[in-house]
Amino acid sequence: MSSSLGRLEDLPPQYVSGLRERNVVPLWPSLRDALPYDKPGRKTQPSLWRYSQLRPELMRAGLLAPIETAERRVLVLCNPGLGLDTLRATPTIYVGLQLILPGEVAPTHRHTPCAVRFVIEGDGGYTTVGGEKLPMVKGDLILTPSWLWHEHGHEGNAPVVWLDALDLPLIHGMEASYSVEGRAQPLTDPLNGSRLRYAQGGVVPYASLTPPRAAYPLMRYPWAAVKATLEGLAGVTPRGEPVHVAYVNPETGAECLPTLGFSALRLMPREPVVLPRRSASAVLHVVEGEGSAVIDSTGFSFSESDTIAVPTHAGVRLEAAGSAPTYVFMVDDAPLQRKIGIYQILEPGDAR
Ligand code: 1HN
Repeated sequence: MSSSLGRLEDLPPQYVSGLRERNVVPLWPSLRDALPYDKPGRKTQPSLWRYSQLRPELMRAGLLAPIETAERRVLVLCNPGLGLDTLRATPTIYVGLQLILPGEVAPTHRHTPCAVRFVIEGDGGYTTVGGEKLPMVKGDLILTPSWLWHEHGHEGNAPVVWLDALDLPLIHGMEASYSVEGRAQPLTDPLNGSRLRYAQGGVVPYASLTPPRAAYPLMRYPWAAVKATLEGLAGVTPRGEPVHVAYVNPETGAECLPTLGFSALRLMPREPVVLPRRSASAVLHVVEGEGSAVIDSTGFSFSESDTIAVPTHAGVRLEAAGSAPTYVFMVDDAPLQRKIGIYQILEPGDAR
């Protein structure tokens, strides 16, 4: 086993510069950086974005940036360890806070990255995805799979805000990220049609048993249904085990998008949850309640609508404060890691 690798400074400078002139470098001085022993090198920092601090800035963006010139009015949550200009909360996950004001329309487009919306506040917002108009209610998860047309609108009378999550860093890193503009979509499905088809787990439209199956049969996962499922699961989960549900494709049981996974946790005061350390990076978003988080050795207290970045291989300890349950929504890149065969559940975290 080679433990001390040769350094760049150990080589004759003219040798190195001669190689560089031919666009070539020696591997061994940077081998350990590229492939560290035992644990990946991580620049991502455990980070918290407080909604109470960002909401006024988002409302200010509403005054500063008309929708016509912004297309999407978003403040991007950038991980300081990854640099503020690369639009990354984790190496693979983009998240931003998007504001739409009454009467506005964010125009139709489609793109190679896939996206979801997780609704934070306001009534009357909607997203139309692939010809289906989807109402946006606080806590709802709405899918925008890659290459499906989508636009947003607002028929209510107070600001509507949601969290966008995209696999943009991944697709951009592949130099495969681009979009095309479209026209206002004709509605080809009834309002909320996919939810009406898949309202009940385990019961599906009979015709869906005959191929070809729709790749994305369900576009909107209402929070009320997810919360009710968490309440039921809490009643049958042994104490000390996480009360944790996954959002899946109702036809196949697989993750609902190819690269990013979505799940929700129910936390109780005085019952800390330690999640196993995993190879996936993640973003946590507080749906209801408040509490504290320890990510590796960094501690945060969090409130409703706050958002937290979790690096790969990090220990995660979560605990609700107050007397009511706290609910946390999670985005991670586990689906992609599973597909390429690198997903690992490591030892339980040692966060305290
Ligand atoms: C996008 O298409 C939306 O459709 C929001 O609302 C944020 C960030 C980067 C690239 C595309 C949207 C986005 C985005």
